[in-house]
Amino acid sequence: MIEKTDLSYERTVLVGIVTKDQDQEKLEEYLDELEFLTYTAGGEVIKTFSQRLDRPDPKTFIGSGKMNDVKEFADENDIGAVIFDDELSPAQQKNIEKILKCKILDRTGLILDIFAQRAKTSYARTQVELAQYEYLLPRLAGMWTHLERQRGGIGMRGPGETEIETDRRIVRDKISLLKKKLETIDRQMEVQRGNRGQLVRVALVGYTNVGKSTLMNVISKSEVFAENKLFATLDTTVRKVVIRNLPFLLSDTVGFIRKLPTQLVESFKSTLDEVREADLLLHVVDISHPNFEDHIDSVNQILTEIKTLGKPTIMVFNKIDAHEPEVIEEDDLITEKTSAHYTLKEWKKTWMNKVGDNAIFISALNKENMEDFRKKVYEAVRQIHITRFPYNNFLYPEYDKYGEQKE
Ligand SMILES: Nc1nc2c(ncn2[C@@H]2O[C@H](COP(=O)(O)OP(=O)(O)OP(=O)(O)O)[C@@H](O)[C@H]2O)c(=O)[nH]1
Ligand SMILES: [Mg+2]
Repeated sequence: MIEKTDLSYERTVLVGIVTKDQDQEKLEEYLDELEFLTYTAGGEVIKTFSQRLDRPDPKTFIGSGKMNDVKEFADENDIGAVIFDDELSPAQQKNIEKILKCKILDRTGLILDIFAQRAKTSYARTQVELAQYEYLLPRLAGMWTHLERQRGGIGMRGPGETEIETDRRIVRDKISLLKKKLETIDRQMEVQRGNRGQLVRVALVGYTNVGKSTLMNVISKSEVFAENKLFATLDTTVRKVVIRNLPFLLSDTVGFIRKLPTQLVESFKSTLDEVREADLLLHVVDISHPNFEDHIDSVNQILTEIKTLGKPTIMVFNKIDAHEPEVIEEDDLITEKTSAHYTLKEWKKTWMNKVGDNAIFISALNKENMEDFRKKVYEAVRQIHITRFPYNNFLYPEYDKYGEQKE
């Protein structure tokens, strides 16, 4: 099922709405992120459309006037795909496709497409494939009625319906097959995790593109793929790391994003088990991103979904080198100071102060403040270690600078 749809240079248009719960500013943030997602998938955003609505139109998501504008623009500008920021119902997707006559994607569809492009191992591919089929299932009916129209005239309950049923059955069979396959792999992974012994387990978690893999590479000297696109990492890497005399396991896994499709959360169960079973979480945050507070909320929300909130956690504020607060000129008496103007020092006095000892500010890229980071992780891991193994004897001996074993 996985298709590496090559959206290379595909010209796209983005559509979003302003509602009671989502003001213009929020929408712009969301559309910026959607543009980054589109770019990651291989598309180029030519224009974005937005509309103020009390609630989305149940049939076509946006109003008919706005839809005409989109259509006109798409026709005149050789647009290959129109991408909506919110999840479209199968019916909406079908209706819009009929009007615009080009590829229609929603945020979920786009994220699934990126995951499909990026899944490398057979395990990741199976997980993504399952999510894709689950996304497809309710949308099948729409696809067939769509074809029905093209064929012209055949009644809605005619042979088309049987074909939908056959198709649904094929997809359902495929889904249960994939689920079985994943169960087998899950069991193998569980055994593997069990074999790792009693070492304390630490997991890097965080929004996508915050620098988890970069940090993993710095502290474990491994070579995990990192790049400035979303979802560079889909598989989990586990490395044994030793800080001073203390060995522990560190895992790097898939990044989160707001509105992460539920199908993906479910099918990535085993990947996320690594997080669920960890003793300590390192929640990495890109402090140079204007919406990093929202990112923290989204991550916490997903952690709640996978029943992992409340674990011992260190907040790792990364990319301090790139943090550039907006500046208010001295003679500017109008601009109000907002969090966008906070310096790092000011940020530390906000809610971050409450996180207190459990926060650390670093640059993984420039290896800034890594000593403090190591120290903090060491202390947290040691704490867990001591509680768990009061009579422990598998700490590595500590050596002093002369190579003598310390007492
Ligand atoms: N300026 C700056 N950039 C960084 C820092 N750490 C990582 N980056 C960059 O941020 C981008 C994303 O880094 P990754 O390590 O791939 O991020 P990730 O969290 O693993 O991302 P996903 O696997 O996609 O979820 C890369 O271009 C890194 O070079 C940092 O401390 N400062
Ligand atoms: Mg990564």
